[in-house]
Amino acid sequence: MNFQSGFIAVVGRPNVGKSTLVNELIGQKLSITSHRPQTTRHRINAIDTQQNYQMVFVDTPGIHIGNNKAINSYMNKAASSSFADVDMIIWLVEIFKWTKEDARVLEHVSKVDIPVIICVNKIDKSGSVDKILPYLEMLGEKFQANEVFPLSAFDRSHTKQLRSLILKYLPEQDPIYDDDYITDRSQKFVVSEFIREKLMRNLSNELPYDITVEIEKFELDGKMYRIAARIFVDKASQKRIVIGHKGEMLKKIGQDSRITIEGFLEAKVFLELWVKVRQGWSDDKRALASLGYD
Ligand SMILES: Nc1nc2c(ncn2[C@@H]2O[C@H](COP(=O)(O)OP(=O)(O)O)[C@@H](O)[C@H]2O)c(=O)[nH]1
Ligand SMILES: [Mg+2]
Repeated sequence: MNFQSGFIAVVGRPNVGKSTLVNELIGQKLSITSHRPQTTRHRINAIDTQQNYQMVFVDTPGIHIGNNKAINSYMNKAASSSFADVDMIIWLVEIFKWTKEDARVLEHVSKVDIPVIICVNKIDKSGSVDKILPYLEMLGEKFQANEVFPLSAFDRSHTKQLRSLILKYLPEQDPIYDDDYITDRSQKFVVSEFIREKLMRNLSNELPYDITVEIEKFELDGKMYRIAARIFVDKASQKRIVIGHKGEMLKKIGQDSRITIEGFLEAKVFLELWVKVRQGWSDDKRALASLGYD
């Protein structure tokens, strides 16, 4: 058998578990996850290179139906453009939960002419096994996939089986990336995303959607990284919330971020966070471009 490699787009509505699955498939935390829809805003390639294959997973923001802010149209574009130029698709749906947004994804998946594996995620939550089959049949009536695979993204034996399924369809060709690459994104990018993940996880309500992060300093000082990041919010009232009572919220976000960043960089990290108000950034195309949303 020759070497196999290719791009595998992981698509599906927000919050169905795409980033979780990608992290589990490559065996490393790269994509950010949270229980909030729209955690993932940017496309990121996560690369798993083994002796006989290289799988390049394209994690995408979920296609969602939301307001017309520039940030939303950016995310939908990033999501739908990922259907082009890939070798196959993993389409994630959730067990017993079919929504309007899944129907929107179906429209896109129906247009492509490449192998599609439907993964029915979160079966650990499903309880009654006898209802799974009717749900799979319902999916089968909507779309003829090459494979339909019920799984839990957290279950190692499931992700192992999924890898074998992918190999059935992955083209025979040379590797796309050098074997020491785990992502197409810079370390700086991944670090800024990790900080955004902690903001998403620690802050309540609608606030996280109005937040973005920019890395201002990223230096290796001996064996230690010195990193400074600025957190942009929309309003002064949001700045107060991010900082928290006596600065406790910002401290917690900084600690959580540092632990995840240290795991990723495999080094000690000194992290400084600043909060800044930049009004209307999420609806301002120029502000978006300057923050990397282009
Ligand atoms: N119970 C359960 N939860 C899951 C599973 N996969 C993902 N999740 C959770 O679903 C939420 C959304 O996951 P995420 O990967 O960010 O979804 P994405 O928006 O599709 O990328 C997170 O809270 C995950 O922990 C699963 O197999 N079982
Ligand atoms: Mg995601």
